[in-house]
Amino acid sequence: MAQPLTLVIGNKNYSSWSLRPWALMTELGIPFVERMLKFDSEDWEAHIDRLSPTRLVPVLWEGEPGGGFATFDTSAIVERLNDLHPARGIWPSDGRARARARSLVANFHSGYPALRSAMPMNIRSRHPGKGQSPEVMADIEGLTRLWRDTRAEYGAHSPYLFGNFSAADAYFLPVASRFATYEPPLPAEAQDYCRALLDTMAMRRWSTAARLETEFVAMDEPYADPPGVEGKTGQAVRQAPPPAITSTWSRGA
Ligand SMILES: N[C@@H](CCC(=O)N[C@@H](CS)C(=O)NCC(=O)O)C(=O)O
Repeated sequence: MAQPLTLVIGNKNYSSWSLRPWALMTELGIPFVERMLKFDSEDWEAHIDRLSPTRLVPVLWEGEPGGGFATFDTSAIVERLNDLHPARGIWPSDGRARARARSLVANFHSGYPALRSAMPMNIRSRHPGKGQSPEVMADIEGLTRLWRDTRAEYGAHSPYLFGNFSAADAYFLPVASRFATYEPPLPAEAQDYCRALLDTMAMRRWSTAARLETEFVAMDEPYADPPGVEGKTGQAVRQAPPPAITSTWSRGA
């Protein structure tokens, strides 16, 4: 009999890796329980060794969290979910489309270092114009070209890369969120794709929760000062305005 699933995640405002499997399961209707460990918290220190073999999140537990079977690292979690729920459409059914989807995911997992480090996911904040170095813009140009070509070949007449929402789209939810936070110039078709990602039910739910979080994690905030501290912004207190629509991404992902 299938064992209940628990996904261990980090802060919803910041943890881009956590967002991906959470959104994939939520969007495709795979039941699971969420266990959040906030970064730099007592809860994290008390439980991370038991709940994560790598001291990183996300981790997928089958059965008792900390006592059942653990799959860690986002790509492995996606593959384990596909093994457990082969009929949910985690990957496209066509073989070549599936290979392309896995290529996009692997390519992102191991690439785009400038984009990932200069634009950490920060759903509740807006930093338009920040982080847009030539290296970052080259990453964005390359990634949005892949999106355009993939949608033209496999996703035509659909808002997603391969027709139905798949693991590949889940991988790019944090990217769409980063683009909403930092507002780099984007081609029109990339804007359309990001809008569709940010409008998914899963992303809306995650973002709503993220905006209620108040923890300030300095390593994910290169463009803001801790509350009450003056420095990067020149203002003692910064409270980000509510986002116009939605979005996400961070901790290097
Ligand atoms: N390659 C891993 C990366 C996981 C990762 O770096 N997670 C970050 C949060 S998004 C983390 O757990 N950081 C722990 C910490 O910063 O203390 C994956 O794909 O899941």
